[in-house]
Amino acid sequence: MKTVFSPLHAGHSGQMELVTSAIVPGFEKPSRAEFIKARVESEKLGPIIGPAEHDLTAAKRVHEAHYIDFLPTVWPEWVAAGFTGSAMGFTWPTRGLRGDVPPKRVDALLGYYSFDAGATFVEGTWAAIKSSYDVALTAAALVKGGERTAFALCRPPGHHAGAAFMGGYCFINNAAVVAQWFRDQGAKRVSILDVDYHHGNGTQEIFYRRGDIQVLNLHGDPMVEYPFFLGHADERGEGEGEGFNINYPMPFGTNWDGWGASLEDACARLAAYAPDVVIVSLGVDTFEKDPISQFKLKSQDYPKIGRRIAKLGLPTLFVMEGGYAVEEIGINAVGVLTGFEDH
Ligand code: SP5
Ligand code: ZN
Repeated sequence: MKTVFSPLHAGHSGQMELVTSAIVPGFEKPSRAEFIKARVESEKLGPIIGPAEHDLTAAKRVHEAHYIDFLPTVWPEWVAAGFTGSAMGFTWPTRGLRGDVPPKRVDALLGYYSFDAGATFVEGTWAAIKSSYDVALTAAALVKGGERTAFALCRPPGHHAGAAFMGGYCFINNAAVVAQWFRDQGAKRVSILDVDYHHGNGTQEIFYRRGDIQVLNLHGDPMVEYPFFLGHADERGEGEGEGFNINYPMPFGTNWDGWGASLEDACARLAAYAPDVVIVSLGVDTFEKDPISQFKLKSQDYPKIGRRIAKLGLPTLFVMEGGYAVEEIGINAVGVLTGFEDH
């Protein structure tokens, strides 16, 4: 399969993040994408191509336009205000505050458009976000053009980004963008299978009232795991979306036995939905050695994921999300892809 990759991701670097009581070097760092790319090469997965440039129309089909238009302004406004360090918010409009009146300062707007301090900007961040979006759309076009599968080696990731907010290292929801893009290109139904360790709260929010895009999510139980405020089993969609959002929250310590059983159930529901195309939000932070996660998948489990997805027999686009054990991230992510191709 072809991999789409852009070196512009590397400008999004040097992030710090707030974790419990400390500001620490960000887990979502450039070496992640470089290790994956190196493994694509060493495993001879297939050609690596650059993305085509896209305008922001497809982003604005799933995100609010004012949110997308805000993103490229952050770094210039941050510098113009005389701020240093990475740009991040520090005040968030929770229950009881006005979430409908955007303030006029960039540091306040960063909070207005976020749910945590996990999506921060440096000088190269917008170019990286845009390149990740271009990567996803370019890979989607390969599948639309008749290829069985493609790999969008996106960085930064996307699944925590909602219609008008960022967070969890995510800015533009690449998987949501391409799902809508496939619909706009004539697909009748699209399934998003999110196997990242964390619940894809942004993807769920964007499609929650939609019956034309099925969202299946396997993740750490939000009662005890980030993002905490979405991802419970009783969230099943609303209105026309009723029954088309399916969550599989799982306890700390879940290994292949439990995780694979959830995948099996998700694949059965996906097959019953009979989509025209499958988008996999591919996080490998389910790995036993992941520094921020609590599942126990082993490297040998990742090809099994790919093989099970391949068995669906549907056009499949893989979109890279999380995974922070950088030494093994390439082995695990590309393991899914070679497992898919083995089938
Ligand atoms: C795309 C993606 O995987 N985003 C994940 C964002 C997670 N942010 C919260 C991380 C909290 C880590 N807490 C555990 C620290 C252990 N040293
Ligand atoms: Zn994750």
